[in-house]
Amino acid sequence: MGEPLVLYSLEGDVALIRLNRPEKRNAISDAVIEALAACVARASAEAKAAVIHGAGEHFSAGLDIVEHVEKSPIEGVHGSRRWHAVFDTIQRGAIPFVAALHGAVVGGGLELAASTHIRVADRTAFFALPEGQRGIFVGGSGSVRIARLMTVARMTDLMLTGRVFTAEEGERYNLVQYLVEPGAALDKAKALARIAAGNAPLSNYAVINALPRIQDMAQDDALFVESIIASFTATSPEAAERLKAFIEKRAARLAVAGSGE
Ligand code: 1HE
Repeated sequence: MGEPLVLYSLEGDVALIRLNRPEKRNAISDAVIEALAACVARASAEAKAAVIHGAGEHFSAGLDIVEHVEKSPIEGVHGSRRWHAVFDTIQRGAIPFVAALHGAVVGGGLELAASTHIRVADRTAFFALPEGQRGIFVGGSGSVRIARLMTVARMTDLMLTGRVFTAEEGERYNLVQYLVEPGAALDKAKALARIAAGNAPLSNYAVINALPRIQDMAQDDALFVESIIASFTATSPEAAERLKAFIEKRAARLAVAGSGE
């Protein structure tokens, strides 16, 4: 047996999940998806936040093309649905996920990154959707998640023209929330994950699960759901303690973060 395809470790409350197939540029095979699913499940059970990153020079080259060409149409559907299920456990699961991006963040690699809650890219990162050139289509939730981040117009452009976004363009077009110097993405992602891990778990759960659903609702329904969630979180024992700490001036002050680096 060789090295695990995905490595897992726990640093305090933060789980580190590392795509570990650098010789294939962390291309995502069926086995990688299952290894990732196991790590996400473990992190969700024992950590308060998690970081996903990639070994080697690239975050991920996306779908394992070599494996994909062997699949029948229905096997392709089942494969795509499995990606959806696993990425849903990231985006609408139990804990916040932060992606640390560098090098290629391409195709299914970008779909994976788009399922996390905060994306940090270093300046070596680049983003592309070469599905059009390969004669295929996004199948790992990109038509929903990536389109929502960068807009349908920009995603259409990338898919039709093979355009590659630099890290700076990725930030400008909303693919990433933080841009850092080469090699600094993992440390920044860990720092952000530690901060998120310090929030009340119920608030994090509401952010992860209520916020995206509210975006899909009509305004009247959305505002109603917001009121229910707001009251549910505010009346929890942890909220009572945290609100009391603020009133008694025991809570940490707000810190202005500046450029985000
Ligand atoms: C792969 C893959 C892969 C590399 N599947 N084996 N994704 C793509 O169309 C991107 C394809 N990959 C690339 O464009 C480049 O590999 C990179 C820009 C990411 C990196 O370039 P480089 O020069 O560092 O590496 P390389 O020499 O191209 O590749 C090194 C090895 O990784 C080589 O294998 P080797 O046995 O010849 O050493 C490559 O074949 C292998 N490799 N990428 C399989 N993707 C759910 S739907 C999602 C749809 C998509 O994701 S479409 C986008 C697919």
